[in-house]
Amino acid sequence: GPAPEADTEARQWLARHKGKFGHFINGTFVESVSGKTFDSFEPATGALLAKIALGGRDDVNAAVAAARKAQGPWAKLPGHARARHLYALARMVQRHARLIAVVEALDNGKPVRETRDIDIPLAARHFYHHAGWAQLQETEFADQVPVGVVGQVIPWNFPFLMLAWKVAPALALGNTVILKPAEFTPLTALLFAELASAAGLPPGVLNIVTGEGETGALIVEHEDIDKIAFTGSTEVGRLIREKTAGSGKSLTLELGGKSPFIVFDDADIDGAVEGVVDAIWFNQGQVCCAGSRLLVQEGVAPLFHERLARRMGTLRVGHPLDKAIDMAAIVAPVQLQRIEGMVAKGLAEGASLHQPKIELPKGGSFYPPTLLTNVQPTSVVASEEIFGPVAVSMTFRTPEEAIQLANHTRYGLAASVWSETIGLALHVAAKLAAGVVWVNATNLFDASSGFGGKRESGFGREGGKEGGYEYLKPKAWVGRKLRAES
Ligand code: TXE
Repeated sequence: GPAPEADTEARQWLARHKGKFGHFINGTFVESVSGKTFDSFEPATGALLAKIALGGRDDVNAAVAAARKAQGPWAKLPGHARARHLYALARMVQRHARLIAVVEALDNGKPVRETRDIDIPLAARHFYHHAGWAQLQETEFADQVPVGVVGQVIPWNFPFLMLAWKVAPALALGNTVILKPAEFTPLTALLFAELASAAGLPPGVLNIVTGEGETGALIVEHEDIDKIAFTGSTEVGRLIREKTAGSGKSLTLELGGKSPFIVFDDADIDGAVEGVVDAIWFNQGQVCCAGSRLLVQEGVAPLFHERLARRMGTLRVGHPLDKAIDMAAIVAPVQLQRIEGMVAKGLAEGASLHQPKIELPKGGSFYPPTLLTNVQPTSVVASEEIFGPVAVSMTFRTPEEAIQLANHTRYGLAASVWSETIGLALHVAAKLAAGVVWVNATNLFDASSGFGGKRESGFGREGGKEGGYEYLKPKAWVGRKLRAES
């Protein structure tokens, strides 16, 4: 069962806030001007977790004003001084990793083992990495100035990690931020605000405004914001692109995907099966770059599907705080219904369903690991993002056919190729339309490697030096006898 001692610190933190949270604006927690709130639930039990301030126009205005006031002084700090702030944030994340991991698991429903071992360490790594760029700003980013005040709207699938991906590079390079976490998962952003404040981050540099889609729209449309960075659905991404067109705002979008996972006859089959576990059942499949489209070469398909089905039967679905489980809850009932609807559509389209006979916990939003075979490449389940623990599988004969099928999508976020013939794997990898291609691997991330998509998966990169450029603008200094002040 769930580890009770891990629970305590998180419950105490919630109790300290009396289960009610305001926005974090100009260094303090404040209620909404309207007094309105919304509820955040625990996906694993359906229980109310906290009441959260619902941000309206006045709250967004206050946050933007605070960010604008703080931006000049923050940008004037030498890079090494900003780096010290980022290092302090990174250490704060590490020191409170356990608390953050448990709050995240409660709020999102994901296994605490994953938040503890993956999300939180990677988040800390992003702060360390971008601290390094701040340190080198004057030499590495000469003739570049900060974009200014940045609005960041993030999703619920990796709430803390997405915060780190967005906040770390923005602050490192002299911008100030208004961040809106997703309505399903606002808690770790508020916890981070508290930790950042304790770490001495100046007021106004980071502001958190909580709310739903309308709050996000207020940020997107605010006149005094210089850039929007968004991660979320392709539909909302498109809307944001329309809304910001002609506004002069910079924009980066990280949107959906339907990433191919290609298995050749000569692949290490057991390795590839474990790859699928990671590709589509990690985080209940709620991963933008999930390897959700299995493309399996005909010769090996029967054996591969049999081994995969057997491996599915060993996966354990349970409470997020139970460290012995592989999968936990889906973020919200509405997402669970979306997954159920998509699978029903797949079956109506003629797909075959494979689900292990396992008992799901009662009360919360749970869905078993699922495989659909006999899927047609043109069907809805083969083209649209399911964003749940559902792999769809198709077969191919030749490498050319694999490439054609893989690229037959409006998305272009990630791809994974499995073959023991490295020449073949690299030949195919080069032809795949994707922002990242993994060979005999999947879901590998690092702060030093820029992540982002092509086509309808969006544009812009997060991580690496290229991620830094997304928060800077080039500025040429041209003149006669132009000399640096001494
Ligand atoms: O996403 P939304 P939802 C996909 C996935 C999922 C589907 C729906 O397929 O099933 O999207 O999820 C804010 N202006 N992904 O509805 O609405 C919202 O409050 C400004 C893939 O939860 O895009 C939240 O903070 N902001 C994805 C954020 O946008 C708006 C991750 C994302 O929510 C807004 C999440 C508006 N008009 C979902 N409307 C990925 N690429 O990882 C909403 N928001």
